[in-house]
Amino acid sequence: MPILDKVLIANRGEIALRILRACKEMGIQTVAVHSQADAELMHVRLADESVCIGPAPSTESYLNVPAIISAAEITNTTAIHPGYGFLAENADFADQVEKSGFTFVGPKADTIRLMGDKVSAIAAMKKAGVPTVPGSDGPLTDDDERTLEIARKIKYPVIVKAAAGGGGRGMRVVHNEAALLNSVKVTRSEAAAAFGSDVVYIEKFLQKPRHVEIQVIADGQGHAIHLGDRDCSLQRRHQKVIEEAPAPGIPEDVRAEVAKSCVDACIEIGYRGAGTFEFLYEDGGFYFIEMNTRVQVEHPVTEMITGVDIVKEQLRIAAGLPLSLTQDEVTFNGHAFECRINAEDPRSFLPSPGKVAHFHAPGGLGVRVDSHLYGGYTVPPFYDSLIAKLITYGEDRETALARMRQALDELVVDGIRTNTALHQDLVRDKSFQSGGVSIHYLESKLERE
Ligand code: MV4
Repeated sequence: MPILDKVLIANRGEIALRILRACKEMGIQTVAVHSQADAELMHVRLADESVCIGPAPSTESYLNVPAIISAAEITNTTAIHPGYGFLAENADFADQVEKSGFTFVGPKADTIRLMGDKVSAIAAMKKAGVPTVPGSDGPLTDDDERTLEIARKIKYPVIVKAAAGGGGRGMRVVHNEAALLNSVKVTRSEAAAAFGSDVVYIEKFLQKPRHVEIQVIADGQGHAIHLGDRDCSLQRRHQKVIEEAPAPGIPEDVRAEVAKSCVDACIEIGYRGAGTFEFLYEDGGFYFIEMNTRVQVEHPVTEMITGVDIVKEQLRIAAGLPLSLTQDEVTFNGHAFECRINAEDPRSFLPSPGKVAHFHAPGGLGVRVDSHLYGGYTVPPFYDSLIAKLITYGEDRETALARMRQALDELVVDGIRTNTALHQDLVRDKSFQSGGVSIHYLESKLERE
């Protein structure tokens, strides 16, 4: 008897295939739902059943809640896995799924809601003992004197952020008192227009941090563990480009202490499922900024160094089973990198959809390729441009990086433009090779060249 009878995969591309693979391994029946543009997706062929849920635009398909619930009903689905993006962090969707009698593979809707509001997320984490950024510790009021006082106390530069924002949307850096109140006003009105909430808050602006995040899993039955950290600092316009695990050069006592605080926080808030605590890391200190309540694109690097299948754990937890291992049973071995291969123009970074004439995946010891690509597949223009994740493992950072250099040289994606050449450059970049570059490194490198 499988732990869940049937899982509907409410996503597309590589993550849909990743989830399907975990289901197959666990003997769980799979339902693929796809848009009219996505009938040729790899996982649609491999799924036990498939349902077309609407036209190509994601608003009419992958974001179409009634269509997805209907597909679950007609296929007699047990659980719905949302993957990442689309509806993965939509609390109302999680509510709808559960109200319709299906299991949502993820946290409780109220937890998603708590983390979706960055002000309440920070408050909950601070209360639980997670280190946060010095800031307003709550929403700004319409008392301008008080706002000025908060910023004076934190000291400039500060950053004004929308409570409903996140992932780089709805923020504004302020360098001096003269600019503060107007920045608050502008951020407020942008937030109201973009997110339907004008709640904003202030934090000290960290000028040269790294983005380090901690992976947790919790069963909602009083058990929580961490699977260590990842460094995702190499990014352009809030799109991660290369991730690695563990984050290089962090003192072991600092690493252990912050991870422990995340586990304690999971217990305190009754967290369930896979989650990621996002931190800024600067001058030896960790500062919590946001929590993601989904499986992340970069989860494979953590799987490579721990041997834990994060998607299988998500499915076990959704079935009501306890975590399959304790913290003491989690071991950290070696190092892993992930290069995100995108269908995009190497100069303009604009999406470059089209027909893949030929696809050749690299291989060898310590090489993993998470991709839905195959020769003859047409990358549609409607969605994210991620077409493959190249993941390499090694007993140390240098070995993993050497394997990535070779893997990138072996990769062939003909017929469309990709960012492979950028990756080939980055894995030979001296600063990147040294480890520990800041969130600004890639953008300043691209400006220089
Ligand atoms: C910050 C910051 C500096 N100081 N907060 C951007 C995305 C969102 N998750 C939070 N972000 C930032 N918040 C304080 N107090 C700098 C960023 C930031 C950033 C963070 C992580 C990864 C890439 C980034 C790129 C630009 C700015």
